[in-house]
Amino acid sequence: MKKPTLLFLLGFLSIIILSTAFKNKNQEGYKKMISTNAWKVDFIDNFDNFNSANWQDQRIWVNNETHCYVPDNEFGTREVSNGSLKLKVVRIDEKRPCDNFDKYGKQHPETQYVSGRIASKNRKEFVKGKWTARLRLGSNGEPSMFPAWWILGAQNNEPPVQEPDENICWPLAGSGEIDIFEHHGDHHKNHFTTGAIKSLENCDKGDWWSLRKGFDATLNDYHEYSVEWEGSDLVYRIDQKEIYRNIGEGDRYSEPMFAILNYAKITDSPMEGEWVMEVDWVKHEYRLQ
Ligand SMILES: [Ca+2]
Repeated sequence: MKKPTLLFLLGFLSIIILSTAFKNKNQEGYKKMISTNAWKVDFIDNFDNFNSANWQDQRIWVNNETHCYVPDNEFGTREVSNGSLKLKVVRIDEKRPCDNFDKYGKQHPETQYVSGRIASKNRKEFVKGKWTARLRLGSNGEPSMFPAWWILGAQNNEPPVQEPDENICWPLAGSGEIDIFEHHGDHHKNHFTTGAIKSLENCDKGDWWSLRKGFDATLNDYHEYSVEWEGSDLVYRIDQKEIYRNIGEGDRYSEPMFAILNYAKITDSPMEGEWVMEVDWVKHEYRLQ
């Protein structure tokens, strides 16, 4: 009985030693693969559900927009289903009071348009790296449409203010804005703009044009829209293809930034039914050194 037991024990030990060796080898291979891939994803939301660890509803009144942002998917304005987020402008039957305030404390008037806006503020904020979203519109080119995918400096002083350092006015450093995808339906169909807003170094003074450019795309099809800090440049891509670059501007946006997805209705033009921006996923990643 002793000999077989000893043999069995030796065999068993050999298996353990060999499997440990293989495991170490696999781990080394894995590490090597990561470093040669050069990117590490530190945030991805596939919208399998609405994850409040990543996002919060943002109720705010800007740009004289005519809709009211409502929270908690009221009226189906930020539906999450079948693995995607749907942010919507919805026309409801009657005007209703709106609890959105502008940055001076003025309350939004009653309106029959409601919409969804989410921000990763105080949830997922990152310095530089690369932000990407895969999204499409339900329709495009109708007057007043203004859906957007963008990032904002984490010290921005607009609602919700939740931490003491959120005290910097737009668009100063700490409250800078980069628009990755913005479609303005009053002017174009199948067209979007991308680029940074240049700070004119005073509160509320930003240049919307000199660092931005417009591009054609089939907005009703899914595309990946991204911005990457590449050295000191900001590089904008659609479906991984570079379309635009803010040369030397990247270091002006050295603060942590959070993501915003929203569907605004920006003018008084009437609309019927609903407008939808569907977002498959949002990701932040950074290049390994
Ligand atoms: Ca904060």
